[in-house]
Amino acid sequence: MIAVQASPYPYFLPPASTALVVIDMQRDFIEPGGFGDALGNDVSRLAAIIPTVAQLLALFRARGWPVIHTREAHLPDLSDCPPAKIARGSAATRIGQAGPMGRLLVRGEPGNQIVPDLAPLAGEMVVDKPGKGMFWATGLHEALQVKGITHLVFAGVTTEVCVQTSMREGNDRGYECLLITDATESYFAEYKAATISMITAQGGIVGWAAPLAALEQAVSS
Ligand code: TIU
Repeated sequence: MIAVQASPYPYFLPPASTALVVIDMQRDFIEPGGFGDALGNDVSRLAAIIPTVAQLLALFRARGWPVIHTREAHLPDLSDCPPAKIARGSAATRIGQAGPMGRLLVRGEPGNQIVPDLAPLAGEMVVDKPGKGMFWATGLHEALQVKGITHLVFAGVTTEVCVQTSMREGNDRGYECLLITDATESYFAEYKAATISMITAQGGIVGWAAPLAALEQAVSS
């Protein structure tokens, strides 16, 4: 077990059964012209964490620990997207509409790909998810059970939407979840801070939180 100094108390990481989950580091959320931009957000906030996420990926890859990438992605016919989800936002900026990087949040479109600096390597799992959470309609829980994964380390965007939803889904399925605080970001600074607070409150009701430096220090000592 590796003891990581975390909030609200140390997180014990078993190297053989821990996976890194990088949530939705896609052009659609991080670059101008994507879905996040279409919703009226300042996407530059999210681009700023790319180097930290790359450093976290390097830590896992160097040790041969499993890495999972997710993408929020719908089938081209949107048959996996509930009408209630499509209907959010103005008509021109809805899921499936054409933007400068292709159709918003649609599988296979340029904007739906993970940013080049964080591109998945061969052998790393890439999960296309139709929801905000990574367990809904993906089969991921079964895949993780086959691999014997019990602990999940989280990074990615956005903290209070897809990261928090995935972490809560994981917590309910029995995974011990650690959020790397400088490897996640929100379009709203106050929502990121509130999410970290609510995850770690009440004795870690959803899980743990720690900066990347704490994880690096723990694995190197
Ligand atoms: N809008 C927003 O903050 N997030 C999303 O729509 N998806 C993810 O968080 N990936």
